[in-house]
Amino acid sequence: MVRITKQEFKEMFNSKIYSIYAHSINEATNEQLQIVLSSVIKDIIAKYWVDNRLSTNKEVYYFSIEFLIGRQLKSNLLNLQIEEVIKEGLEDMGIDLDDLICAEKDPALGNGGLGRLAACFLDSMASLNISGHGYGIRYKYGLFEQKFINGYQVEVPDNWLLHEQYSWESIRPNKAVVVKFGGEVYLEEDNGRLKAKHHGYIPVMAMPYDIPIIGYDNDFINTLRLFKAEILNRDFGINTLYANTFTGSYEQALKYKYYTEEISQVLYPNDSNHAGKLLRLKQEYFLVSSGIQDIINKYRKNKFDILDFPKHIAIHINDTHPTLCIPELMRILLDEEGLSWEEAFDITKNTISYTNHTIMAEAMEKWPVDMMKELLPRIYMIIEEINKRYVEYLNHKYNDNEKIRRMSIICDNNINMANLSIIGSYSVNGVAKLHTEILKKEVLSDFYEDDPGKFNNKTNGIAHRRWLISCNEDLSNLITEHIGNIWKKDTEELKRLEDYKENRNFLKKLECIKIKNKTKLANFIAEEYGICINPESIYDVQIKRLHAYKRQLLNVLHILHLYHELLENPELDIVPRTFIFGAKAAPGYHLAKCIIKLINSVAEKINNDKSINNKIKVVFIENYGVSLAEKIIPSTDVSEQISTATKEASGTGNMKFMMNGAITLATLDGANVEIYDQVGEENIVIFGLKASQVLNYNKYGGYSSLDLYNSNFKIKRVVDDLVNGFIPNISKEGRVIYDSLITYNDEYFVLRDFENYIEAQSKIDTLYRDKEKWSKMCLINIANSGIFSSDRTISEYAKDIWFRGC
Ligand code: 8GP
Repeated sequence: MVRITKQEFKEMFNSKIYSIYAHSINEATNEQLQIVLSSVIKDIIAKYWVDNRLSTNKEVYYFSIEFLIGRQLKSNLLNLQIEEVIKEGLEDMGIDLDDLICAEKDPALGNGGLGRLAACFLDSMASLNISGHGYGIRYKYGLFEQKFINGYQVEVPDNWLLHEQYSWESIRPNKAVVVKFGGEVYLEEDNGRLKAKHHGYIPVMAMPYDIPIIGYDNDFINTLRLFKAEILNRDFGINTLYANTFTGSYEQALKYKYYTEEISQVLYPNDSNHAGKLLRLKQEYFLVSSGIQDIINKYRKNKFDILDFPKHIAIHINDTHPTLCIPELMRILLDEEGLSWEEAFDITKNTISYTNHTIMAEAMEKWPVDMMKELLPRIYMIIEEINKRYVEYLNHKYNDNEKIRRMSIICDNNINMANLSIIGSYSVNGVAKLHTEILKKEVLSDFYEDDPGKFNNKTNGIAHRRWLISCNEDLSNLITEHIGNIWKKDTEELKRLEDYKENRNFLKKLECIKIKNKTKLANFIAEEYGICINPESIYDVQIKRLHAYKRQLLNVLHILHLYHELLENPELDIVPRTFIFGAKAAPGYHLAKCIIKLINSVAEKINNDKSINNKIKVVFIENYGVSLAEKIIPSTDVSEQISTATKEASGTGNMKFMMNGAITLATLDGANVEIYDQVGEENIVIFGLKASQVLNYNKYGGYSSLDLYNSNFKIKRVVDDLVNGFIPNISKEGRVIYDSLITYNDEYFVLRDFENYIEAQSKIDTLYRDKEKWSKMCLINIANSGIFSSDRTISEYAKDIWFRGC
C-alpha cells in the first residue's frame, strides 16, 4: 500500500521546489507547482515502479501510434488513493489542488477514438495487475490546437512540451536503441549460412521516455514508453556510422539532425484518412523497431530460450500502424538470433495479435512497394518472402486468382497492411459485435472463411475511473452511498442501482446532480465564449472528430428545421435546448471544415435571434479534447451517436455518456447496438437505417437524394438554406455541403435518415417533460453501463488472446 503522511509529503514538496526551481512556493506559478507535485509523486511510487519493471511474468506490449492519455495528476492521485492527504498538505501550504490539476498540460498525442482507447486499456491493464506496457512515439507537437476565426477552423501547433519537458516522464538513456533506415542489404556467407548484412543505412537513435501507468488501489505500476528520435550519440559509435552515411561536413551533420528529429516531430492529424507520406512510414517503423528491440533486449537479459518467446511475450498491434512489428520481429529472429524461417515465422505468428478499428476504405493502409524497398530494404525482403509463401499456400488451397489477389500482401505494387497483419498474427479482432460481423462477412470475408478461428470480437470499453469516479464525483459518491464501494473495482455491481429505480428520493438526487453539473458547464461556457445557456434546457451533445460519416451535418440540419418551425410559430411548445458541439477536422479535410463553418454560422444566427426567445442555443466548443470531455460529459442529457449504420466501428464516447446518465439518441451502429441490448428499447432513442439496409443500398443502389429532396418539403427547406443566403457568410461552404448531399447523392444517407431523426428528436422532447421518468431512464443507463468498463474488455483480451492456453 503506497503510504505517505501529510508531514512527509510537505517536507518532500518543500525540498523539491528548491531543488527544481531554487525558489520558494510563493514565487512559483501553478504550472511550476504542478511539475513539483508530479515529481514528488514519482518519488513516492519509485520503488513500486522499479519492482514492476523487473517482472518475469508473461508480459503484454501494446503498440500504438497514438496514446491520448489526458491529464494525469487527478487520475494518479485517485489510483494511488492519496488524494486527501495531498489535498490537505497542499492546503496547509496555501495551495489549491484543483488549480494544479487544471494547470497540467493535456498531452494530445492522439486524434480520437483509437488513441483514447489505448489510454483506457493501459489504465485497465495496470488496475487488473496485468504486466502490460505501451509503446508509442513522443511527438514534439501533439494534435493541433483548434481556434475559430470568423467561424473557420484554424490550426495552431500544440506545443505541449513547453520547455521540452513533460512532468510525468523519466528519460532512460541506458535503454536507447538504434533504428536503421535506407541503405542496402546483401546476403553474405557467415559461418556456412547466408546472413543479411545491412550497409550504408542512416542510423537514428530512439530515446525512451517512460511514463508511469498507475493501477487503481493495487500498488501496480506499468510503463508507457514513448520514443523520441535523436541523432546518434557517442555511445553508439557515432564516428564510424557518420563515415558511412554522411561525409562529415557541418552541413551534412545538420541535414542528419533534421532527418532524425523530424521523425518524432508531429502527430499526423488524420483521424481516418491514411496519410500517404514517407514520413509516416518512417514513424511507423521507428516505433516498431524501437519497441521490438527493447523487448528483445529485456528478453535476452532474462535468459529465456528464444523458442519460448510466445510463452513470455504477447505483442498487440493497435490497428495497422504498428504492423511492421511482424517483419521486424522476423528480422531479429532470422538475422540476429539465427533461427530458420519456419522457426521465426512460427514464433512471430504466435506472438502477435491485431485489432481492426475501422472499415473506412481510406483508412486501410497501403504502402507503395518502391517506397518500402528504399526506406526499409531488409523489411521489404521479409514481407516479400512472407507473401511468396502465403500465395503458394493459397494457390494450393483455392486455385482462384481473384481471391488470391484480394488476399495477397503485395498487389498492384502496393503492400496491404491489413492483410499482412492478419497473415502474421494469431488473433484478429473487431471492436464491437456489429463491426466484427461486418469484418467477417464483408470486409475480411476471404480471411474469415480461410481461418475462422482467428477472428473474435472484443467490444470496446472505457476506464470508469477517469470517466465516472474522477470526472463526476457527486454521482460517484451518490452511487457509493447506496451500493457501497465494490463497484469501483467491479462495475457489474452497478446493476444494483436498479433497486432504486422506483425510489423517488434517489431519482431526485440524480436530477439534482445533473443540474449542478449543467450549471457548472453553463458558467464555463459563459466565461469562455460569452454565451449564456440555460441549465434547465436539454443539453444535447455531439462531441467527437468531425467526419462526414459521423453526421454532425444531420444534427445541424435538424437544428435548422427546429429554427424554421420556431420562426413560423414563436409560441411553439418545445423544451428549450442547448446543442453543444465539439470537434476537430483534419486540416486537409475540406468538407469537414465546411461543416464546422456551417455550425458556427448557424450558431451565430440563432444565438442572436431574439424572436425565438432563447428556446434554442448552439455552442461549438473550441479545441475539443480529453479534458473538455471530462467537463462536458457529466452534464449531458442527450448523447448524439448518429453515424451512418455500419460506419462507426464502435464508438466509446457513447459509453462515457451512458455511464454518466445521458440518454443515447442513436442509429443502430457500432456499440450503440450493445447499449440498446443492455438498456432495452424504452431507455434509448433509436432511429435511422439499419446496417443491413445500408449494406443493401451500397450493393444494389436504390436511393436518390435528389428525388427525396424534391418530394419532401422539410428536407428541401433546410438543404436550400445552405445556398440561398439564409445563413450569412457560408456561400462557398454551403455549396460544397449542398453538392455532397445532392450532386454526389448523399453518400452517408443524411437526408434518407432526416425525417426519422426529426421524429426521434421530438420523442426526446416528450420524454424530457416527465422529469421523474427521465431520471429513471438515466438511472437504468448508469446501472447497465458496467459492461462497458475497459476492465471487462481487457479481461477478455487477456483470457481469449494474450494468455489463452496459459
Ligand atoms: C476509431 C473508430 O472510428 C471508433 O468507432 C472506435 O470506437 C475507436 O477507433 C476505438 O476502437 N478509429 C480510429 O480512431 C481510427 O481508425 N484512427 C486511425 C487513423 C488513426
